[in-house]
Amino acid sequence: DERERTLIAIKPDGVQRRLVGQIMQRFEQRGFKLVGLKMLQVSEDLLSQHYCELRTKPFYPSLLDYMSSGPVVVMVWEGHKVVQTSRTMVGHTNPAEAQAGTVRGDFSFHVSRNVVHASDSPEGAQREIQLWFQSKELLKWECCDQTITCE
Ligand code: YYY
Ligand code: MG
Repeated sequence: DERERTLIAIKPDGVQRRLVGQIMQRFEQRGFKLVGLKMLQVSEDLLSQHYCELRTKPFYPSLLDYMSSGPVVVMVWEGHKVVQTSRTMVGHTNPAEAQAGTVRGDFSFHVSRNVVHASDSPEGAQREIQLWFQSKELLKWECCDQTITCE
């Protein structure tokens, strides 16, 4: 399905370290289509919904503190198998185990500061996109090279 979408967020450490351009470039150059983009200071309410599956984990309180410590850049990317491909591009949750060439493997070394979020399944992506974006914030547009890169 060429319309598959995923949610990618550059976490506060990524924004503070001026990695926004480099991270976005990787998704652009891979050929995915950007359909939503914004910068925001995330509310506790949104974060608790976003990370609801992790609420019993010992690291949950510090995860929420970190995620609300500064602005986040959140994006929706679209394309064939974009969820799975993005997870590969982002790398292992723990940067110590992330391969070089992945975002986490190139820009981080500790699990508590791993620079970026990527949805982990198409269902999770749908849920997260609805949580972070209003439908009018997601743009329908034709990429001029679409027939060359994916059909
Ligand atoms: O999807 P992903 O971000 O790769 O990992 P999750 O298991 O969903 O955990 C979300 C988030 O929680 C992770 O990116 C960093 C943080 N975290 C942590 O601080 N310490 C851990 N032991 C595991 C996860
Ligand atoms: Mg996750």
